[in-house]
Amino acid sequence: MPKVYYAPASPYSTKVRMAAHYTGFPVEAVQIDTNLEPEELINVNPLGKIPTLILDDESAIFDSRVITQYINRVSGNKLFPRNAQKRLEAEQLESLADGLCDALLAHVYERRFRPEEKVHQPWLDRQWGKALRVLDTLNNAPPRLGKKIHGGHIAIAAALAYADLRFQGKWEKGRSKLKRWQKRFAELHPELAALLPK
Ligand SMILES: N[C@@H](CCC(=O)N[C@@H](CS)C(=O)NCC(=O)O)C(=O)O
Repeated sequence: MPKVYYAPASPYSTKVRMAAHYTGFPVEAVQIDTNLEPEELINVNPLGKIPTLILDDESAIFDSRVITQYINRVSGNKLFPRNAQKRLEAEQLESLADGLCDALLAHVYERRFRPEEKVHQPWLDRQWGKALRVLDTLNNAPPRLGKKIHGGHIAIAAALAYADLRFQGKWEKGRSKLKRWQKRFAELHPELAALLPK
């Protein structure tokens, strides 16, 4: 069975695990600590990043958007719409959600990996500004939810759960539509919500 290296807090990993579950793509989730640069990861992905998907023939697939496209292909287009315009919209949403994760993660890493006196506040502010702009964009027009969803919905759910995990109480004010969207997502897709970090 294919396996995916992941960490519970990693939003891109959560997205991929949810995408696999939603489409019925069988995958064994193997938890890994990227800080240790484990050999089994860096031997197959020189970037040492997760998620990394390992196929039965030992070939590795990364990053998360390459993985979601792969899952879409092998599942017979269960993850992205076939219609070109709708597919573009779904992919754009995935990109926006991943970009939100990039900004939040840059913020977290700046504080985690630099000595306190070297943390650069303008850099934190810049990343936070990006994150808030994405959150506002999503709050102004949250994508419609139903039983049938696509990779864009899944990516947003994963990114918002990461915002909750690391920035709870700091992003929700004035974004109640997005909070309701999150709740509705969990009501409609409890089996996917179960994969979100708590
Ligand atoms: N663009 C990548 C980002 C992956 C990423 O940055 N993952 C983080 C965990 S959330 C990671 O592996 N960090 C360890 C490192 O950068 O060394 C994707 O979409 O998969």
